[in-house]
Amino acid sequence: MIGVETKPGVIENLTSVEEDLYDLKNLIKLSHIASIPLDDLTKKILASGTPKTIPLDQIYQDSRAKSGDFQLDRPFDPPEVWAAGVTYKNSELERRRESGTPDIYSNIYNADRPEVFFKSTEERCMGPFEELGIRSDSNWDVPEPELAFVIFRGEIIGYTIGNDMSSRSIEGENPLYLPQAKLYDLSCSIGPCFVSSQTIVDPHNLDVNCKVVRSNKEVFSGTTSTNQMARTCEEISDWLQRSNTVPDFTTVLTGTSIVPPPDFTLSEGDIVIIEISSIGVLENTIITV
Ligand code: DO4
Ligand code: MG
Repeated sequence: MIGVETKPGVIENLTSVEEDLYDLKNLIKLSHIASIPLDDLTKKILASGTPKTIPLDQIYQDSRAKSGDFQLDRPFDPPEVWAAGVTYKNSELERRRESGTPDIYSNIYNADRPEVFFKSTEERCMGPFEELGIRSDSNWDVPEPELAFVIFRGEIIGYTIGNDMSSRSIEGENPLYLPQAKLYDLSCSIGPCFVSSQTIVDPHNLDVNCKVVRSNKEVFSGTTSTNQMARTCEEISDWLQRSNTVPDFTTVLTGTSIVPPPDFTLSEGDIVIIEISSIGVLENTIITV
């Protein structure tokens, strides 16, 4: 189903009004073909019937318990996930600290061309309440809570939440190991909510919070704002798509500023909860892969 939050905490089931609209990709394509902005189309469809409503809390509770009629999922299957790195001062500073070649991080932070790397395939990218992995050959692992944007026909059509899971020990050993630090089984998650760029006009002023819960105790928490990002989403999207055509629904993580202290590493069973204002909450449990 496609759930639409029309009032805070209330989800209206769009699929209960228009059953042909079974997923978000479908809805976005229809909005493009009909040349009607996504939010306007959604409102029009909801107004054409009497949608069933469900409290948002209920959907989160059911998804966590894996019970009930509706479970949160990825907003869509992303054909490719890319990520930008060192877009926040904090990421640059923390990576300089761990690296044997610290200058590469300052150089990239200050360069015109951003660092953009391939982060995930559809199969390795998980949804909310699914397991995320730490590598068995890594001994320092962190979540990276990141604002993510979604590309359709070359343009940014909206935003979601991403977790750029990272092995700091592997990346720190040698920057050429970055693909192994970043891309492995269960190394990424996105979702659960998608918010159109019609609703989020300015993605550069959103609060980002992350906490890690271990045995019911909070063992790490951090907070930032996307107003600390040194680059814009448009700029990252432009660089990514130079001489590189990306498929519709390619999702791009925009970098982290929340970096746990060097003595913190994720463990099996940890729960990572990422919240971005105006978007939602992404929760995953950690396992070793
Ligand atoms: O350069 C390494 C990756 C950086 C990154 O993922 C980030 O800053 O979020
Ligand atoms: Mg990152």
